[in-house]
Amino acid sequence: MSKFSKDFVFGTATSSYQIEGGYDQGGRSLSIWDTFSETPGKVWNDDHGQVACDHFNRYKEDIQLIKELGVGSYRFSIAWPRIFPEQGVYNEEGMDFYRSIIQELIKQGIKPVVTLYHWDLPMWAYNKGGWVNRESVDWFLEFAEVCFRELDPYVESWITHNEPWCASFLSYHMGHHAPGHRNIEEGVKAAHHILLSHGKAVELLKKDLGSKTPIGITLNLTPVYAPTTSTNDKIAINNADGYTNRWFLDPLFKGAYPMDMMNLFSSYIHDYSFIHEGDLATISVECDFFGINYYNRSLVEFAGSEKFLFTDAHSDYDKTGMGWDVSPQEFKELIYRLRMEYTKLPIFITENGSAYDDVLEEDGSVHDKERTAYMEKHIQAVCELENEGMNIAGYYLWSLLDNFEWAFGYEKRFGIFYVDFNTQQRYWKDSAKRYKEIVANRSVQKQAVK
Ligand code: IFM
Repeated sequence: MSKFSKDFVFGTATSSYQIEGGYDQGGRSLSIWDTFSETPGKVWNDDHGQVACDHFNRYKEDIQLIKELGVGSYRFSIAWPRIFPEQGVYNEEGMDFYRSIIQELIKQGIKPVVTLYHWDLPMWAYNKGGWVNRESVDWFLEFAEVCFRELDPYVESWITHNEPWCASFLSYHMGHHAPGHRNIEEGVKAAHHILLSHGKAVELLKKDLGSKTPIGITLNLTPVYAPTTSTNDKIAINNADGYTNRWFLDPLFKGAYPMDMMNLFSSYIHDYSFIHEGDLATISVECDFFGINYYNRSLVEFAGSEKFLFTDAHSDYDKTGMGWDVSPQEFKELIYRLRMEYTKLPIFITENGSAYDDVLEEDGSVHDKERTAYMEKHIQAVCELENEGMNIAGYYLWSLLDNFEWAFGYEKRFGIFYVDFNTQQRYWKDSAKRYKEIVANRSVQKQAVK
């Protein structure tokens, strides 16, 4: 039986657009996800987040579930269009909503971890160029400053951005997420401005406002493997890793973009002058912790016809309902690599979880065996890492509730609580019951991680 240390934090996580609904309540304006979801064919079944889990109106009930789960911490995000529905126009009512959430969490003994940006960019900002426009850094700072001023005394820790890779490359280059653009130069510029806004927000909180509240950023990291050790497959690994991981890790921890990737991108980006002197020093500002969202490894192979010379390879691993490899051992290898190459900061696993097809039984039970097994394997891996002295400070299960899974709409269920989207009734899945046990015992049954 592996045991977690007494300070290890267990939590669960959500994000604003995925659960809140209340899209026209409390003075909120539209975000890029409202507009993207309205465009036919962009989201599965043309689903949208107008109601989602109706958390805007049911947050107390949801916090009660978190309390019953027994976790010590809850990670959620703030919808920027609730706080600034128009450029420069602060909406107190929007802030009141988050004040109420935080008060309720504290009342129930749960520590609030707040993410500033989890992808719901206001439409007014998009209409001015979104993250491709360098001015987005100032707009973000105005938003960050008011959140810091109003909420900092009650917040356990701040996360500036969730998964900049998704908010930039997946959204502006690959086009799968809002705003759905397909332009590599836009993707790289958006990534740069997001990272820059992170660095400036950290400086704002620490230096200008003199706060001691811990602050960091969360990256989604995907360790990359290939089926062979051929030179070509090594190139594939290198480029896939550069595109997904190093483009974000290197500026944050080494103060430089990876040169090989700059060269690779240079067929499409002729001018890197959007990177100003001093930007990388700002981006690599010292944080208090590092957040990682881990779901799966990736398997790639060389493909001479692809822009960046790699493509997905066939993998025979067990898959989640997203088609993602179940790969806890590779998660451990990722952490070893981060410790060797990048950072000594405490690491929080700010998301980990899985989607599977759930069946709600007549008696209200959901026997989600595969999700439970996935969770146990990954928590086991975290526990081993913690016991090996890898300084893993906490684990947040994604997600509290079934919710709006972006381009997959409500088709993919990641929750440990089942949501009936017709009635808004929540049901305990077996995974939630199991997580409650693990949290209470602060241990998970020892089994070989594979
Ligand atoms: O639902 C998302 C979340 O918003 C960001 N990380 C990955 C999750 C599962 O796809």
